[in-house]
Amino acid sequence: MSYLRSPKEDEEIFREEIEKKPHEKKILFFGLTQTGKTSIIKTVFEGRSPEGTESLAATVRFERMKYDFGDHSIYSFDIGGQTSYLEEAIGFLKQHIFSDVYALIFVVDIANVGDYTLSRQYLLKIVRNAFQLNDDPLIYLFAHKMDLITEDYRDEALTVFSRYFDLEKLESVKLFTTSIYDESAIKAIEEILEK
Ligand SMILES: Nc1nc2c(ncn2[C@@H]2O[C@H](COP(=O)(O)OP(=O)(O)OP(=O)(O)O)[C@@H](O)[C@H]2O)c(=O)[nH]1
Ligand SMILES: [Mg+2]
Repeated sequence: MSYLRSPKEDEEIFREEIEKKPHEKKILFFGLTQTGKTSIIKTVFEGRSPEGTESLAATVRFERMKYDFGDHSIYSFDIGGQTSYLEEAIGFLKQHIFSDVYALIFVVDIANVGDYTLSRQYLLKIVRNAFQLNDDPLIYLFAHKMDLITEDYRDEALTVFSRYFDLEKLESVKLFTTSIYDESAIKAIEEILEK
């Protein structure tokens, strides 16, 4: 017997959970696998130590969680980054996932240059979906795992990153540099929640 939820079961769960309270801020976490989405959620919202994320299993399909974070009620959607899950999210689950979004955070592992091309392809698709189903969505790009870049090279790495993702043309997307090994991830989320 499979322990995975089927697409049909996912749809059922969604239908039951449509009762998102109006004051809850729905935050979508997107990005390729291993970029650090679940780690950000666990360290920022659950107070887990950064080291405590090292053996996290890959997210299967998606995970939804509710958190109280300061004065904010959060409804987080952690979408597994394997491309089959991303395709589902922008395919038959699109309406459910992209409706009533407070903010969308797209996470890229800045140290993994080999994944930039695929990341960018999905970023563009996901931004398009967010705009189709929301009036003026807040969209953020996290250049994540900044701690893996040696300090002397950080400015240069960021220039390469911004050029590659063509951020000048993506006016709606705001960039944060983040890591779970310092305060940057939590500060970015706090800033996003104050918008
Ligand atoms: N060095 C470093 N490692 C990180 C950081 N954030 C996450 N990681 C590590 O990256 C690995 C993958 O993290 P996950 O949070 O499971 O990645 P994910 O994006 O949720 O992956 P999927 O669930 O497959 O989509 C883990 O070993 C984390 O410890 C970071 O800021 N710096
Ligand atoms: Mg995950």
